[in-house]
Amino acid sequence: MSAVVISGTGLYRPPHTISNAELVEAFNRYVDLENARHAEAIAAGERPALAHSSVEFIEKASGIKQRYVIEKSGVLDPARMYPRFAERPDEQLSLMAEIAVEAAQQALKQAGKTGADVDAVLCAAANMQRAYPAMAIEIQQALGAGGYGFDMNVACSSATFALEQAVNAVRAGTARCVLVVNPEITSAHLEWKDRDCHFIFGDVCTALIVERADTATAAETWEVLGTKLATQFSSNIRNNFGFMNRAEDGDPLARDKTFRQEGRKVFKEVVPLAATHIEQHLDMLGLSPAQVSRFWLHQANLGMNQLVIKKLLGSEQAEAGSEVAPLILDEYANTASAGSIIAFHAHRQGLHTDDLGVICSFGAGYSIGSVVVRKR
Ligand code: CO8
Repeated sequence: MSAVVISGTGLYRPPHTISNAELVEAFNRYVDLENARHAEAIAAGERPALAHSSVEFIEKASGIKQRYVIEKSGVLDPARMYPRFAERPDEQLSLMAEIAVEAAQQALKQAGKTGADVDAVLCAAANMQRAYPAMAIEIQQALGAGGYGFDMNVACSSATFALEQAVNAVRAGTARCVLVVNPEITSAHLEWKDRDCHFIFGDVCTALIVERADTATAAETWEVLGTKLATQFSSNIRNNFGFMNRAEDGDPLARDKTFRQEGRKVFKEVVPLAATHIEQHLDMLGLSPAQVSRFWLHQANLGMNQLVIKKLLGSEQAEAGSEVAPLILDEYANTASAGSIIAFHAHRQGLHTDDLGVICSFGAGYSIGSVVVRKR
């Protein structure tokens, strides 16, 4: 049986950045407007005043310095605080498909393939733009791919879970060349008016090509030695937006219809789960963390990655942000499922044949997915 490899990666990076300073300035203007609007109720003790955000807090608590967004003006408008996207006619390529096609074309080019070589498309992301038809099928058509396509959502772990499906499909012979895309338009489901989370997310799309080693022609390929997925139910990261909202006669703009989380609990509970998961996965393959040259970890929080990498390697040199555990969250913020794939895309140079790496995501669900790779 031929080995299965990742033979190409691609990254769509949106045109606009929002620095922490810009974000905080807009947020604080929103807070001042809201507090002025409710001044009487606040003075009467009927509602609490909203508090300002701060750049220092954001950088210290998360390590995030800026984020990319597809649309900036709506997010920074204190009378709006979410992006402005024009509705597109059914005949036009939808926005999620558009950014996925751009990332996919880069990945295909790197793999030395065209859309016609692809016979399965997995669109894996924390949110889909519509219920149906599947985004993956629209992307499949736009690329001129054959076979089949489907959407899947495991929040922050969508990409690693999709990688396992892709590897299994190639291994089983049900597909020859699988495209995995992760279009994350997080700006549309982040609550930019909530001080606790307004700084966390950014938009992006990543793409990966998975195929048999004996069909791969790319100069650089990464053999997938194994994948391991785990889930454990938790409501600590949750979004109740969905098709039942209308029938429930609730408020479609209520706070629970966008991203919310118990950040502290997530931090405490997910770090040990992730570190143990990676250790167990490596052990199943007869490997130890010390044999791994690079960890492309989920990019949610600098402190989380710091703890995961220390638990795994235990040494003083094992810093998140060093070569062994590259950081991209300072530039991109949390991009949901795309984070560990951006790290793999941007930081795999300098490794040699037979060097080992681990791609690992962790987040809502809870969900954890790890993929152990070896450079060929
Ligand atoms: N500015 C100033 N002060 C603030 C701010 C702010 N913006 N926000 C909070 N504070 C204050 C709080 O009020 C609190 O004050 P006090 O001590 O007086 O009560 C103090 O700062 C500390 O607050 P927290 O305890 O909330 O702060 P933490 O140190 O825990 O940091 C974090 C908050 C950064 C959110 C941190 O908890 C964290 O990163 N946790 C991990 C979360 C995580 O990884 N989540 C993953 C979610 S992503 C995922 O799974 C995908 C979901 C799908 C994508 C959705 C896209 C929209």
